[in-house]
Amino acid sequence: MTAVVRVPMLDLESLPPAALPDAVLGAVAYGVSAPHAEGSLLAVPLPVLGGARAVHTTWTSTGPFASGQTGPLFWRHNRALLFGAISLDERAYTPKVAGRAPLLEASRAAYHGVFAAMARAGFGHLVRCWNYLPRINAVEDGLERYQQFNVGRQQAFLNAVQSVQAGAPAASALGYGGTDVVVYFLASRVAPQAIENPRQVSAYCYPRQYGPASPTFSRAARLSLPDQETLFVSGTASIVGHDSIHVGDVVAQTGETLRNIARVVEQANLEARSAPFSPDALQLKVFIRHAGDFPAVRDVIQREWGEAATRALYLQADICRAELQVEIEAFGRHVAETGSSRP
Ligand code: 3EB
Repeated sequence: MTAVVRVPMLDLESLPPAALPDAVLGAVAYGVSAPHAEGSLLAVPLPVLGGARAVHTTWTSTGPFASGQTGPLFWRHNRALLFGAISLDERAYTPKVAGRAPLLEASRAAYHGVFAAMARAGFGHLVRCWNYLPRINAVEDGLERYQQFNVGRQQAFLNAVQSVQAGAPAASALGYGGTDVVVYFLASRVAPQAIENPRQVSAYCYPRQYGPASPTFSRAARLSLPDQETLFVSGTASIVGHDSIHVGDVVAQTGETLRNIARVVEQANLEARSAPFSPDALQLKVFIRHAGDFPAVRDVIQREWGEAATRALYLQADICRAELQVEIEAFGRHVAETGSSRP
């Protein structure tokens, strides 16, 4: 991708995929009423906080592109990058095995589709995944639904002979009130560099108390392409070690989350051979459980994160542990020609 731009979005829902500009690898609209994937346009129905009715993130890159549909998954790629999106109604997934929940089956099916599309187009490496799950914190069949997702996701990774530990992609996992499992992703032909956070136990090593299968993601992924270098920081929360901390205090959770992001960016810079990523130049996406917490969370980010705060995008979503009230992800990019650290 050569840029990520965020523009006010008024009628993207009615924009036919064929009308997407030539340089668009994929686009994701937030704030729309229902999920749908069509062409390389994906709609994610999380409410936008702070004014705009809807916004979209557009991943642009250099053509020529090939696009298509493999089963229910829409994909588009150029030489270096593959964007894909899939939205599956979990109600269509009746368990094949007693005790297997529909969400587990739908999550596995979604990732099966992701890996099938990657294999077909010749992209071996997942770089970054975004996951939106219906009613993520509800307990069904004796297991929290986020934990059901983790089982299905991990099974799909193992079936596709993809690493479920070191080298797993960066990711975010949020909840909302719909019925579709929504996944979108970026994959590459060259392997990204996975980065862990020294302040946090690797998610793929979380102990059994967080569920029968550990989450399959790395804290960050750095991808070097010929013309640019990108840093994807996973959804990050107020977790130190493996414990949720500052439970009940959204302001303190936000501060701790920012410290976690600062530390993983520092780690990415330590491990890199190229120019460091400046926290000020990152794009932040902030997920807040309770819309009423938006002003308090924004105040912390504006106070502690300088210039990047002016570009932050705020969405309302459920977080994957019931006691967590905020999750923040980040994206950074260097363009090789100029050495610029500005997205
Ligand atoms: C955490 O650190 C918070 O399951 O893909 C953050 C990012 C979280 C990604 C995922 C979960 C995921 O455990 C939750």
